[in-house]
Amino acid sequence: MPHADLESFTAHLQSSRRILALLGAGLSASSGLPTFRGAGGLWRSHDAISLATPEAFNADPGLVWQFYSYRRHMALLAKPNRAHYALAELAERKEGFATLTQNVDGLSQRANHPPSQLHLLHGSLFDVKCTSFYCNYSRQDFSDPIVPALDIPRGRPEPKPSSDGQGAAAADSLYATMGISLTPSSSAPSELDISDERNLLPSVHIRDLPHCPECKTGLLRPGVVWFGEMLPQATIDAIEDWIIASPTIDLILVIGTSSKVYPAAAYVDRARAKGARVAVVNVVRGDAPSSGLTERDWFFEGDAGTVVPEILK
Ligand code: BV8
Repeated sequence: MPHADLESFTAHLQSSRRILALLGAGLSASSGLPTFRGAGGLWRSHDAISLATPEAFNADPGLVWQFYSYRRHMALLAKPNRAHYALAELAERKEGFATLTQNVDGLSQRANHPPSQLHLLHGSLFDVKCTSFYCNYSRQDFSDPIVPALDIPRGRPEPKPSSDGQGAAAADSLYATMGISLTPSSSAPSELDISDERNLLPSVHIRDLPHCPECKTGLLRPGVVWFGEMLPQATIDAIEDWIIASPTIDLILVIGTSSKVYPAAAYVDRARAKGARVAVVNVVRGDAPSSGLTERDWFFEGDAGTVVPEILK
């Protein structure tokens, strides 16, 4: 069974030369961003996973862009928490430390994590790229909204306009009653469980969505890796090079992830195969790497925003 003995962990961390971290949505939870699979995985009446696919985008690009415009807005409002900074500081003091993040929210980057030691497995909400087959256009884009038609009120779940027609006010009160705030709370995030949202906003017409300034015809899409899509080859290669260059791997930190998404989750076993001990930080004891934990490993239960700075100091 893993343990939570901080003294042995600290001693091992200090003596470790090759360290990986696998980060998930739980790392950003205390920055106010809902996780992917908890109740926070719901957006309006859609399961987030069902929207993060090429099929969903092809079927209704307006709806998918509303989903991503909302997440861009939330991520821009959010601030890196102490765990993001603690990981960036660890990278500064240990050049043999590499971070593999599944998160697309940009918070590790905003915590000044050294870019050469940060690998974005699933891309970024703030990259956009052209969907035209022959066009390679892409750019970083932090505009909010990215086009007027995606202004955040449209991306929010609007309740049926109240009898006095105060739809926006009703939306705000709806948000207030649901404890959803667009300005991230410092505490654990309000669940985005808005599954009782029945009347979806009309989708946004394709002509009003962001289009490619280069080829002039292609629709732009979020620069994230959707389910069923390959991870960026350059990212995979860089991580392979890091693993191959590691005679042994001493430690892998597994922070705020359900370890359900592959190939990201497989990096835990890759590290273990090179001798790594595993340290999990999660609020749910059951969410550990599928290969399980042994007495060589650690499980620190609690909010990553609180626990990570403690164990890395
Ligand atoms: C691939 C970007 C193959 C988008 C994401 C059928 C066809 C193809 C592939 C598959 C298939 N069936 C299965 C697969 C594999 C699939 C997969 O793994 N599916 C899962 C659902 C089983 N993988 C893929 O599709 C990948 N591609 O396999 O390609 C291929 C081969 C050849 C040719 C073509 C293709 C691509 C996967 C990438 C998907 N994109 N994100 C977007 O964000 O919109 S994944 C998405 O899930 C997010 O990135 C998220 O980070 C990630 C993982 O989830 P978590 O981060 O773990 O978040 P989650 O909510 O699950 O858990 C949160 C955890 O935090 C929990 O444990 C919770 O307890 C904890 N927590 C909560 N609060 C806190 C906390 N911990 C600490 N403190 C807190 N406060």
